[in-house]
Amino acid sequence: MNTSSFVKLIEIKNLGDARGDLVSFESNKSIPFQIKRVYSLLNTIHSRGYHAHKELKQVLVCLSGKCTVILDNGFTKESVVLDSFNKGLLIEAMTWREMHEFSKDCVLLVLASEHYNEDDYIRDYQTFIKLVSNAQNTYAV
Ligand code: T46
Repeated sequence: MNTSSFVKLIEIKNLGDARGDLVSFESNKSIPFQIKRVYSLLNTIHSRGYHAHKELKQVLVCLSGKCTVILDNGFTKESVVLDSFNKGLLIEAMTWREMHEFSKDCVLLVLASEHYNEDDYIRDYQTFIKLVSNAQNTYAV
């Protein structure tokens, strides 16, 4: 049985002191790509996501509260609870994501490697599975 996880968590250093916490996000340093877009999900009352991206990479950081992210690489699904401002979840391209169970105070910060582009979204799960399987067959020796 393959027990290795494909979930990539990034530890974001807390630069805080007696005055309070401080976290910093820097392109190609704490964040492993050039950040081109930053957005935030807040006051969320329904599950979101249900798509994958062809090229986009993102890091999700829960600045306050918590939520659960389900990641699916087409073969394995994993669940990650984001509940800390110093834990970043790196989501690579071609990963189906769903976000659930947002606490009322959840502030989810998202750092993205590309500008918004609807053409990069795969919003149909069967299409996602087909693309992942085709890629697997292409690279199989
Ligand atoms: C993702 C998860 C974590 C824009 O116009 N610009 C933007 O930068 C974003 C993120 C969205 N939008 C528009 C597109 C839709 O008409 O806002 C609307 C809601 O977006 P969506 O339904 O894709 O939201 P989520 O929460 O399902 O997904 C978002 C991101 O879109 C996605 O890339 O990975 O958060």
